[in-house]
Amino acid sequence: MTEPDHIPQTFLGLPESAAAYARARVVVLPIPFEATTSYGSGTRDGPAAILAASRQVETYDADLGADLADAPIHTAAPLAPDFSSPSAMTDRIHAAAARYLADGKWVLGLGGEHAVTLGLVRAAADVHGPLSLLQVDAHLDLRDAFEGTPYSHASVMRRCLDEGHRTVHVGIRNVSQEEAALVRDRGLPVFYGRDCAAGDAWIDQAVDALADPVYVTFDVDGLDPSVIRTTGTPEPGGLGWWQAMTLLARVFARRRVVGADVVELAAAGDRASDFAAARLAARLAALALHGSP
Ligand SMILES: [Mn+2]
Repeated sequence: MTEPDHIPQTFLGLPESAAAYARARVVVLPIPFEATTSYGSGTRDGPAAILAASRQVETYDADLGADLADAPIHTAAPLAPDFSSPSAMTDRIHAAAARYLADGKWVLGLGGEHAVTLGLVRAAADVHGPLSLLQVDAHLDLRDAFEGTPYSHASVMRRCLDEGHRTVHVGIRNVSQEEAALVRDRGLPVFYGRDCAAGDAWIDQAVDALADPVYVTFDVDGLDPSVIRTTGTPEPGGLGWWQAMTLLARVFARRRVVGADVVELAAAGDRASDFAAARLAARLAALALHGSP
């Protein structure tokens, strides 16, 4: 039972009646995993910060004309980290997401570091086949390995590429020479931060480059630090908030999106960053439930 004056500990503070698993169409899966972060730390606390901030988000989404007050969104218990081997956590995430997908749920993962995406993508691919991944990020994460592990946050998109998925990269503004060569050799669609700053023509081009089904992986450092600054590796010159919202609206309008994640928020007591990440997660859930107007 929820005490009358207490907001439930669910995503958006949804009442337990709304958030029951059986009726849920969306499952919010907190994954407080941090093992390979290379610069600032704190992503292990990202999911809790997003959930806490989400309880202050207005459930009515005026842009979509949708109210989430009784939305069928279940908040799963945080997935316990497994540090036993580089691939063990990926397997654990894969198994958890697979269970929800088997029950017909749409999974919204909350990281944690970007490495968590691989397990979520594998589970989605088991059900839907090869995916188009829309990556919003400052970094390509296309290194073959980083600091000795192929399961690093800096290699996650490379693993996805190697596993047969198509990738489209948006907001990119810090790449390695190895990654630049791979982009060139494979002709990967990359929309650099400086291109995104020049206007909005890139938005439809990015959606054009995606094929159904689509999975959205949103590293919050893809946004400009004026929107979200508490992230492991902040980079100047990122997407504006409304650019990101327009991108998501177009993707959901034009493509079949089968899952998403929000990763790399490093909880550091910055309310603006936490709240923006919660708004982002809420928008993804709203789009998953109601589509793009
Ligand atoms: Mn990044």
